[in-house]
Amino acid sequence: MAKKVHGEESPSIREEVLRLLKKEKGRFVSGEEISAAMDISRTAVWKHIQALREEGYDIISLPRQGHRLLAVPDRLYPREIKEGLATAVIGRHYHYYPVVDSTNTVVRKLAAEGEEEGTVVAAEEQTGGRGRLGRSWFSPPGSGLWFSLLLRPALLPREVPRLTLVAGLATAKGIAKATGLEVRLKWPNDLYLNGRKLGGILTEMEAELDRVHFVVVGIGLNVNVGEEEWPPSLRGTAISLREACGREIPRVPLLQAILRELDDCYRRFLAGEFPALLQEWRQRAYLGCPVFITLGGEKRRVEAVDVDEEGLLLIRKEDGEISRVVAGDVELIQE
Ligand code: BT5
Repeated sequence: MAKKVHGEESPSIREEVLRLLKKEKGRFVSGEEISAAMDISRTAVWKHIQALREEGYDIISLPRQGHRLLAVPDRLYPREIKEGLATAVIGRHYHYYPVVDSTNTVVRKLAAEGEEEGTVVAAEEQTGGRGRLGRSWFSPPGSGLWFSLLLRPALLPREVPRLTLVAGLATAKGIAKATGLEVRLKWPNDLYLNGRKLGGILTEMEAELDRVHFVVVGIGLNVNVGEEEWPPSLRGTAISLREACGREIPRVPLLQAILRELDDCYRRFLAGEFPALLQEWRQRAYLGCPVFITLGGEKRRVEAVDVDEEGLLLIRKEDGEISRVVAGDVELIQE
C-alpha cells in the first residue's frame, strides 16, 4: 500500500506514535508495526521517535526489535498534564512554555484577547517571575511549578482577595493528595513548610470600580529546587518539597492534583461556599500566634487572631485592640 506522504510528520501523528508506545510500555514495538498502524513511512516513524527523544522521552531502539518507551519526562507538557485530568473548568485550555518572563503576564495578555475562563499557563522557567509589590519570584528551570489561571468571576473588586485564600487552600490540598505533606498557610498568600516559604500566590485583576473584567491567579511552588540552588537571599528562608521529604517529587501528578483541587474549590466558591472554604483555610493557617505585621511601612508585633468572613485578617495589638487588615505583610515569629 502506498504510504501517505503529506502530513506524515505532523504533530498529531507524533501524539499517536507516543500513545502506541505508552500503551505497549514495557515491550518493543517494531518500526513496521508503527508504520502500518499510522500509515506512515518507516523514515517518518524514525523522525517521530527522534523528535520524542528530543522532548525527553526515554526510548530505546534496537535493530530487529523496534522501539520501547522506558520513561516519560517530568515536564509539564500539555499532553501529560491533560491526560486523565478531568476538570470541568480549570485547565480546560492549557498553554505550556519552556521559558517565559512571567506566566501572570502571559495570562493577562491572553485575557485581553478574550481567552476563556479556566485557562492555565505553565512554564518550566520564569525569567521575570513576580511577587507582590514589585518583588521578584525565583523560578529556576524544571524544579518548580510556576503557573497562572485565568478566572472571570462575577465579583466586586474588593471581593477578589478571597480568591487568593481559595487558591492557597486548593494548592495545599493538592500537595497533600499528591505527596501526603501537610503545608501551612500564612495570610494572605503564602504556603509554608517546616517554618519556611514553600510557595506564594500572586492575584492580579483588571477591573473598573464596580466590575471585574478578569482575575489572574499565579501560583509558584518550589518542588525539586536543591539546597545549593537557592540564591543567598533565600537561603534559610525558602524550602522545596524535595528538601522537606528527601526525594524528588514528580511534578506532573502534583500539578494535576492541584488543578483538580482548584477546579473543585473554585466551583464551591462560585456556589457560595466561601465560608466553608475559609473554615478549611483556617485549619491549616498560622492563627492564634504572635507575628510581625508591616502596615504602611511600620512593623509591629501583634497577634494574628483570625480571618473574618470576608477573608480579612484580624489582629490584636499590644494594647488589646482588635483591628482588621485589608492588605499587609505578615512575618512569622519563630520562637
Ligand atoms: C509571592 O509574593 O509570594 C507571590 C509569588 C507568586 C509567584 C507565581 S509563579 C507563577 C506566577 N507568575 C509570576 O510572575 N508570579 C506568579 P510575595 O508575598 O511578595 O513574596 C515575594 C518574596 O518571596 C520575595 O521578596 C522573596 O523574599 C521570596 N521569594 C522569592 N522567590 C521565592 C521562592 N522561589 N521561594 C520562596 N520564597 C521566595
